Amino acid sequence: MPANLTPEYKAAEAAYKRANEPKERLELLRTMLRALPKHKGTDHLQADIKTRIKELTEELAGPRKGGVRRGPPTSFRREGAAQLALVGPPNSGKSTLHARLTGSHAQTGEYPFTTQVAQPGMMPYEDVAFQLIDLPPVSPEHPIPWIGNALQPADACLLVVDLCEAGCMERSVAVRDMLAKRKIVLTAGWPGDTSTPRLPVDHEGDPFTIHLPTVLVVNKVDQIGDPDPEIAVFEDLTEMHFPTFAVSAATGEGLDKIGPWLFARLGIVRVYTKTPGKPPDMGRPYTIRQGGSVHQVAELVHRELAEQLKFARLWRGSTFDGQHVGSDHALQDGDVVELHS
Ligand SMILES: Nc1nc2c(ncn2[C@@H]2O[C@H](COP(=O)(O)OP(=O)(O)OP(=O)(O)O)[C@@H](O)[C@H]2O)c(=O)[nH]1
Ligand SMILES: [Mg+2]
Repeated sequence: MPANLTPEYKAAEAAYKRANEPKERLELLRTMLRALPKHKGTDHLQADIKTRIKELTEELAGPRKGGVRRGPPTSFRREGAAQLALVGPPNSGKSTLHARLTGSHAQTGEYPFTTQVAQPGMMPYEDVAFQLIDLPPVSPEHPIPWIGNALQPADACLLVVDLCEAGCMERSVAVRDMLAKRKIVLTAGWPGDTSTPRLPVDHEGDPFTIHLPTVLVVNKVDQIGDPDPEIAVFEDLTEMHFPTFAVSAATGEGLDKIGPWLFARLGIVRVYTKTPGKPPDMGRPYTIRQGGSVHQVAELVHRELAEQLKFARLWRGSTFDGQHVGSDHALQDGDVVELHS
């Protein structure tokens, strides 16, 4: 039966997909439930929305009655140019990578299940930074009930594997399948990658399924002679074909390629702002995504500024030298704008 979703519902659903804050997501879920036409065709959707509302309400309520201790935070507000989650089977080196890339003191160990909580950190790249989230391993032996929630704000994930580990393939497939059950679908397509078609936005589809761009990080290559044949076998047997990096978190080998690759594939655009009569602030760019507009930058500066934005002046290499552009104007990496309200 067609769901016949109303424009109000669709608007709330679109906003929910963009929302980052748990509180805002909860509000939007309630709006979705209110606006959802109630009939047989929407039974599943109703149930899904109610489940999400229950989960989020519990999370936001903090410590439970009866003295059951609630753990540390499981999801983090997106910071920097993008949020990237480290996922993978136990002991693959996620925390070692996190420590190396962000300078964190993430606990590492020779034994599996060292990491129990989510931990954020910032990985610098040129004049921006990516937020990297270390996570406990995803494994059937110890399923993490909050893994779906932890991945909600993520823009992409690094699937970290150790090809020398016995059972690496089964464990990696298990990671993919466990996440898929939580409606997190690991995908090979990245926003800034023109060779893989982008997934169509399906408004009548399931709003809770997240397609997470994924890169396979083959770690511990210091222990493998030539990783290429091993990677080919892994891809063949697991039928997972993600863009791949061979690295060693221990020696640092291959790690320098990750930053520029992420920057390009996430389609990150740095925009520098200036105030009239002053030189641009080249220290701290705002970041938007490819195709993003002047309006989006204004929103990052201040919501009110975005609402009252009249025009911007744009500087871009030899093509723009302070000309007026409208708020819909698409910006490019390195643009300088002066916002006028
Ligand atoms: N040789 C080698 N060992 C590594 C490398 N990266 C991590 N290790 C070792 O692998 C073991 C596991 O590392 P962790 O970083 O704790 O792995 P993890 O994936 O966070 O483990 P869990 O939190 O249990 O899922 C530790 O003994 C690390 O020292 C690497 O690149 N090369
Ligand atoms: Mg760990």
